[in-house]
Amino acid sequence: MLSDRTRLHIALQKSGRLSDYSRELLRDAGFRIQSGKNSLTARVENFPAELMFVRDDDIPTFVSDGVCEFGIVGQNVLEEFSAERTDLGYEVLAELGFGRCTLKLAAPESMPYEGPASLAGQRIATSYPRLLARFLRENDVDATIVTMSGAVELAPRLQIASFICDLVSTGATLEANNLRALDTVLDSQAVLIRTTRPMDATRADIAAGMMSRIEGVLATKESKYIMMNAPGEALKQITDILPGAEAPTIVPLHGRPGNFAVHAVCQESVFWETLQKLKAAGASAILVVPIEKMMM
Ligand code: PRT
Ligand code: ZN
Repeated sequence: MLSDRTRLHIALQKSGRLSDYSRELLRDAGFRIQSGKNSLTARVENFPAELMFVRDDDIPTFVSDGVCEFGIVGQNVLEEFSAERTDLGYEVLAELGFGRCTLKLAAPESMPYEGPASLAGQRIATSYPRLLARFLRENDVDATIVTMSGAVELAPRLQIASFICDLVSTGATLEANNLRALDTVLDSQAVLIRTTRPMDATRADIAAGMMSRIEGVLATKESKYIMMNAPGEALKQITDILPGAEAPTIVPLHGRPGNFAVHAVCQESVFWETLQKLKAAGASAILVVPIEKMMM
């Protein structure tokens, strides 16, 4: 029995846009999560890990301080946290493909804008003051940053600022407030991060096990298992056509001398075009199936 001290701690957003996807990713990786949505922590039943449900803004701190070994957070929050730090205390292990959004400058339709230089001397409201400051610095523009913790899209109407810098996904919020999107400050999605604080050997082992399961889930999002029959002389050409497949398995077909079954995991999407090429090369009975789990 492992003691509590050898459990991994994984920081997830408690409730918000990333919560469901984060849990789903862990579930797909085979972790059985105990307890309901309202607790602050939950044990993983079948793996030595404990989930900590926190506000997304706290996740970078938890991971970089080593309170949690892992965390799932948006790049926007992560980069705002690290924008003026030298010792980050975390590393990004994987982009997760959900929680996509863009940190954008925006302004009322009537506001003239011809690129970042138009921001000179203006007031810009944002919840991301460090990322905005970095953008202004990179563009060599002086402007006043007004930090707001929410409802940034109201700033122009309230005459708090003439520009805003806020997250956009569908653009509906900007449209509803008669604002038009201008330049992009940051493209963002959720990422998996790991602390760079040292872990003891037992925990490091558990962490490696967890990573290989998660990498497996991420890999299967795109991967397919492909099977076909082919004559020996077509094998070279067929293996060259298979997209992103390393070392396919080739086995002789019983009762059909000179013919083989070819099985391979393709790391890239398999399109009809690929199947047609395989057929033209001599393959028959081609089957493409989704992969549910994979461990590298
Ligand atoms: O309580 P807690 O602090 O944990 O949550 P939160 O309210 O700070 O964050 P939450 O749940 O809103 O978002 C969590 C993360 O989801 C963000 O940090 C981003 O990484 C990501 N994300 C993806 C978004 C959006 N899309 C998004 N559209 N976060 C916020 N928005 C907001 C945006 O601020 C604006 O108000 O949605 C509005 C714009 O959306 P559209 O679709 O109208 O363009
Ligand atoms: Zn937040």
